Amino acid sequence: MSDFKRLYVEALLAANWEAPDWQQLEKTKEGEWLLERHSMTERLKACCSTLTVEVLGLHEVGKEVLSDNERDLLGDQACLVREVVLSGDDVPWLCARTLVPMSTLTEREQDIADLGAVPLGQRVFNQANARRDAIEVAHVVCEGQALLARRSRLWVNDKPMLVSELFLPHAPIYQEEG
Ligand code: VNL
Repeated sequence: MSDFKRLYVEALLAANWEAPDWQQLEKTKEGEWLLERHSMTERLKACCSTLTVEVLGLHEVGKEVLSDNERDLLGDQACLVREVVLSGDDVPWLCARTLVPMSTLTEREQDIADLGAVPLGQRVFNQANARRDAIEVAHVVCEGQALLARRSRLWVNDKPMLVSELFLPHAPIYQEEG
């Protein structure tokens, strides 16, 4: 993995998640992105011709590795960690790290471990009962640049996963409306 991608994953891990100020954020362009409850994949796809997923990492972690806060959101569970960079027309836009409890990877959801280059959002929001909650946001400084991040919990068939997303410097969230 290139160093810059590793830096982004580490920046996500160090993020200080906070409850969003909904009233303030809802009025802003950034807020539309950060507070999106439906698929981020779809929102990104609408801004480019080709959205690609590069899997940076896929590994299991024991439940002792979870923070108290992650445990509150997911339960006391060993997890699969999926780390990706999403690019719009070859420009890196988003670094995402997802914790998927092993208890979520059952029945119809077993395939989530084998998504490869299929975006998670495409898989999850295919299912009518998918929903998102527990949205939090963070300001992250990475290589001297102030970047926006969010963390949210996705549910499929009432089973949770936790998605952290860092918007990279060229992401549409920072672009002026045309
Ligand atoms: C993934 C994670 C994709 C978070 C996403 O949107 C996302 C993935 C395209 O792991 O594939 O917002």
